[in-house]
Amino acid sequence: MSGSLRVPRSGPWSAVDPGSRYGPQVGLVIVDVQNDFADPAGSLHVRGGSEIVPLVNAEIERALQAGAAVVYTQDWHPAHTPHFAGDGGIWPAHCVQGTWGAALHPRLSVRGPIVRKGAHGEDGYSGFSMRDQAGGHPIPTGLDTTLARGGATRIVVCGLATDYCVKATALDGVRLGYETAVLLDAVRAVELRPGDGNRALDELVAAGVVLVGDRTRAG
Ligand code: VGL
Ligand code: ZN
Repeated sequence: MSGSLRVPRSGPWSAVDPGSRYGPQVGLVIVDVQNDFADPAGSLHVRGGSEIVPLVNAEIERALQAGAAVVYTQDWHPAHTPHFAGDGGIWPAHCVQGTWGAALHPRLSVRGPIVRKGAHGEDGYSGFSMRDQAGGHPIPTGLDTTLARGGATRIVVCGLATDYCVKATALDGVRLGYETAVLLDAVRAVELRPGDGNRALDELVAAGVVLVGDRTRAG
């Protein structure tokens, strides 16, 4: 028998080239660009967090022009959750539902659906899934169905923070079968421990994520 058994694909993805990065098969995922992370007055400020906003907005424009879907995630915690230090977790209270800190950054251009995570006290970092409070079972957030419904087979991830929600979202993207790229100019790390950002980038490369751009400020 001649010919390939492979289902025809649209050819290799050159995510590195901004001119060919987006198309109808691509979803741009903007992770947690919220005041508590991006604003210096936020309770879990990520250094350089607000610097990424103009770059993210430019990507959103580029994505929409090329027919790609744009989806936002939002950390959306109740006042008490095992995610917070006061309730057994490791983080100061942040992104509490309905507060200023949980709001998306005021200069972020919001042009697509928002997927919230942690709303019922679930723990975890991925935009795709949360861990329930009891057994640690993964619960899907709706991001996968939102992207798949739009026809995305590839995702471009940016936002906050490199070493937590960006990393977990990109790794889940690979696990779910998306070709996945991360935009290094448009991510920043929390760095609870120095070096966490760079280690996160190494994990992403090992998992097959395409890193686009310069690592210096991303990690
Ligand atoms: C995040 C820590 C706690 C993030 C969320 O968006 O990266 N980090 N909750
Ligand atoms: Zn959180």
